[in-house]
Amino acid sequence: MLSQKLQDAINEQINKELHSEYIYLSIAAYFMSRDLDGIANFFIVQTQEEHFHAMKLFNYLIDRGGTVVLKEIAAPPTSFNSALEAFEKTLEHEQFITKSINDLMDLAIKENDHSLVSFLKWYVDEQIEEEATASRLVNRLKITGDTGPGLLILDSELAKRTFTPPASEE
Ligand code: OFO
Repeated sequence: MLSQKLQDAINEQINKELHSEYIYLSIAAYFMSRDLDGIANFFIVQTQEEHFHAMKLFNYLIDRGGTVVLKEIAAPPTSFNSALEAFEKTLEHEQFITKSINDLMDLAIKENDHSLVSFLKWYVDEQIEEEATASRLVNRLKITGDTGPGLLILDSELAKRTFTPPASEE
């Protein structure tokens, strides 16, 4: 049985993943308003990933006999000055989530919960990809600028992104 402390921390992480979904939906709206539908698609797919991250924790908590307690989701930022700023915010947010996952892992280790430690390894690995993708796109945006043709090339590239849940989770 999960300790109450761990249940609270998992519920907190579910909230953070749902907040991530909300942030990326807001960023998708920003790119849609600029008719950059390919970049918007990248963020819509990201919202699906974040929902998946939240539900994976949600299902784990239920499977361990815990109680899911959904909390209020904070409002996301709604205005962005440039494509670069939107991607910089994405990177910053992913760094925050990495820290949060690491804190949760520290707590699981401290509480000697081997099952949770094993379960959280997936998130630790996932965060490497989350940060690497955001960081690569920040660097690309620094090259393309906010209005150049490079932005349209990036838009076409990101239009191809699709959401594929990991095979074992489908
Ligand atoms: Fe759930 O990884 Fe992004 O936030």
